[in-house]
Amino acid sequence: FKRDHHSVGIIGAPFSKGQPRGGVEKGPNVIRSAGLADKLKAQGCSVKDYGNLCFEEVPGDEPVGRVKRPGAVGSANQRLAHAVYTAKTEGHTPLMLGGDHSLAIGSIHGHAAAIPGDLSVVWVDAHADINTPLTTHTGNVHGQSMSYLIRELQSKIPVIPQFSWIKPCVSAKDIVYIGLRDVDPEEHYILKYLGIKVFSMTEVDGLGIARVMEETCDYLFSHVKKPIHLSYDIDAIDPSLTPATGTPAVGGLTYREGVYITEHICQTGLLSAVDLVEVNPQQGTTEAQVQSTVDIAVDVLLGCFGRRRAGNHPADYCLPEP
Ligand code: HAR
Ligand code: MN
Ligand code: MN
Ligand code: MN
Repeated sequence: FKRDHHSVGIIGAPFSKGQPRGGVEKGPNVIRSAGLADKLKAQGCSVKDYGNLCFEEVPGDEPVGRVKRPGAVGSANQRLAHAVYTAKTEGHTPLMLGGDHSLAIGSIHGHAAAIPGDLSVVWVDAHADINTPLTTHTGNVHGQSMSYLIRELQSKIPVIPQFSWIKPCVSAKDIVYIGLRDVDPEEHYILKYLGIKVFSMTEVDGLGIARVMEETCDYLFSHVKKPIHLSYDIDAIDPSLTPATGTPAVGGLTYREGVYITEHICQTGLLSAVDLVEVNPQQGTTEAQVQSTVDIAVDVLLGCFGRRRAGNHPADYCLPEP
């Protein structure tokens, strides 16, 4: 198997308007403060930190139908798409630190624009985030991100002028979900209707995470090996471990399952961009809860970029002679 020497391009996206809770915009800085860049360098990665994006205030910004804050969400994602495109084009593996999961729209869009063929998406989340503007009950775009990106769903998406720049760029057959356990009925219908591959927590329980990852890769690589976009929502992990998040759902991944997913994807050599979203330090009730959430987010990211629990050493290491 391969283990890449990634050059990681960190992009902070301090954005919270894809959902109603404040605090998730602090995600990029709390994850950086936990030493992410130094830890990535210590395991052999090069790191370029592009800093945090600046998002504009959008005055007015009334809902379009049920969709809340379309102006802010549309413009933030357009900026992010450009940043991810630039990082990818400059030879880095973009690592987008959110922010809420509406940011996957821009991140996946920019990634897709920067590579010649199609990409595949591994979406690790308690939620499917595939409501259309017409099925959403909350109106929050972080619960709709995938619907704007999937080609086969576009006839069901009404026009939202602020989103008119979005070109659907992912095929339903190139998506795998892992960790689902809080899926709206309409979302469940959409997943079935499009024939999307899902490993819910029921499959994680029944097959074990090793089989889930083997089957994920068999499924995605059955035709051409496409670059992988890993979109990792921290609420995929059990809220006893990562409580500092906006919409916790009981019965999630263990720490070991959560990290195993990243180790397995890393060793495919196809990981091409990563999102880590929904870390919200204001949702923790104690400092320890926030720390646990952030530390696990960092471990997830280290796993993406080469850390193995068996240990690591530089390729050119030589034992000291006496
Ligand atoms: N399905 C609900 C909605 O559409 C809840 C979305 C959950 N929030 C997230 N996304 N954290 O993963 O609003
Ligand atoms: Mn999500
Ligand atoms: Mn979620
Ligand atoms: Mn409903």
